[in-house]
Amino acid sequence: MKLYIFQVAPNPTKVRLYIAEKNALGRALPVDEVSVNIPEGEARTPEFLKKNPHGRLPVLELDDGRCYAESLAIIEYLEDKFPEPPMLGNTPEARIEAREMERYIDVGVMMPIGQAVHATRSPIGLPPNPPVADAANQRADGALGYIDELMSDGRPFVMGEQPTVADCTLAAALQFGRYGRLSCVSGHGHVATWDENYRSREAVRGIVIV
Ligand SMILES: N[C@@H](CCC(=O)N[C@@H](CS)C(=O)NCC(=O)O)C(=O)O
Repeated sequence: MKLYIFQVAPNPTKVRLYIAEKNALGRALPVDEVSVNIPEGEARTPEFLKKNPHGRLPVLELDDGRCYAESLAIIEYLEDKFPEPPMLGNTPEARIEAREMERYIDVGVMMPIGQAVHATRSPIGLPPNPPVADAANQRADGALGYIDELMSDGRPFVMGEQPTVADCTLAAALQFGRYGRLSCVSGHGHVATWDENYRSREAVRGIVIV
């Protein structure tokens, strides 16, 4: 399988972190990365649009050529294919909790951070829009406040003792915020500590690079 990615872009990063975590747990997935330069338009070429008509990343291409382009669907497909060791928890309840938290982080943190970065320092050249950036920063700040409260018990990962897909999405979002020079974790000391610890781990080295 091939995974089409671009460094620091948050949705591909989330999938790359999932694969790296799975690898660190002892399950190397048979996925080769292919870099596609978004700012240079490589995701919008006629050839790439055949893989994803939306011109976005990530894309997972199966060995038979079928392509899939939603980051969480890709992760869940890989988890279905390679369920051991689990990255979504060992019980149905643990899995719903990890999925619920991943959705909360994706919608409440990653999406507004993406909007704020594109409204201040867009890597694809979108015009600055300070009111949109302010509103998006406030939304992300509110969600991070909730996560900060959860992490105040000192848990090493978002869901507790083991990394899950929720960590992958949070780390990908915060990296994109740093790329955009946003101060996402300021005022959220527990999230800031988690962030430092998470990205200093050997497992994710080379993926969280900003
Ligand atoms: N819903 C998709 C979103 C994919 C997406 O927006 N990818 C961004 C990179 S993080 C992209 O390719 N942007 C390029 C563009 O919009 O031109 C997912 O979760 O994977």
